[in-house]
Amino acid sequence: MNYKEEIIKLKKEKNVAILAHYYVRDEIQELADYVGDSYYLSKIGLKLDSEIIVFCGVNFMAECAKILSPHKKVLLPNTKAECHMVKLASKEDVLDLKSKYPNAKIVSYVNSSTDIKAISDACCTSSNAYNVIKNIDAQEIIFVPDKNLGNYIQKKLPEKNIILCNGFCCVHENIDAKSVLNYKEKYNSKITILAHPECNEEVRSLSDFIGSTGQMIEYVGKCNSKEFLILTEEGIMYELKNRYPDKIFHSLNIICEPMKCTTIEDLYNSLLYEKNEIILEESLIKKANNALINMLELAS
Ligand code: CIZ
Ligand code: SF4
Repeated sequence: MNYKEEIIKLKKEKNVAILAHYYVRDEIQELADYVGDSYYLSKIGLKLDSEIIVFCGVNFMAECAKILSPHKKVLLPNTKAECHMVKLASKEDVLDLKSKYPNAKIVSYVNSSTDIKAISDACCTSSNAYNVIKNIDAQEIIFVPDKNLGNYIQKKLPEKNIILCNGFCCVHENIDAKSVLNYKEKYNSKITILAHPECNEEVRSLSDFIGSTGQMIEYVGKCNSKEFLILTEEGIMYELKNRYPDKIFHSLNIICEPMKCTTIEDLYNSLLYEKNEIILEESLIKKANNALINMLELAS
């Protein structure tokens, strides 16, 4: 079967929008109606007329789309697409911290469960974490779950007291500083290094620019350098190479398995059978929606 042709046909027949994150397989990014980072995708989801959203990314992203558009049918083509970081923090951990720091506001990275979002004052993504934490009306902030993103923002906002959790992204945390140093030496600083804020502090300190996937793509367009080392998931290369064919991109072959598990066959089945719908409790949606709407307000 030619899945590509069948998917294009089904898209025309049904009122569906396919959203994809920059980390998913190239052939899925090619077929998607919208590709972006989690901030962009959460904003786009709100504007769509389509009754069905097929979310090619990981679980928390599809849940965000459902929370922001509860009346729509949101489908996750492969239920194994579960972000590792989400599992590293529980609602109980956060409530525990809240009892120790009762005056602190809770800001949760979108890479968290809906349960955590429902008890948060605001959510954030890696592209708006700085603005959300800067603008939120509190000096003390419990930031959950990513210790690396939290630590990165703490350095940029010393006037805030950010209480960190122990979560991390195993894909970015394990990027080896030695490999980055080897590149720096080999290219004698003629290479521009871009890192995701989920990277550990040592790797971040070796980088020329730190930002979300969307911010990295934008930065390359403004930067005079010709050659880059990209320290995030390999899927971003598809957009970078398409958008900037004259630039040279190096990578360390960093793969996020949950992002890669969605295949073109899964996407086809999802469009055809409309299965794997995201179902969340209404009361939970309402509370988590508050935190996501606060993110959109505080981010600007
Ligand atoms: O899951 C991630 O690592 C995300 C959401 C990255 C990004 O910057 O879009
Ligand atoms: Fe989760 Fe890390 Fe994969 Fe992003 S790259 S989806 S944070 S495991």
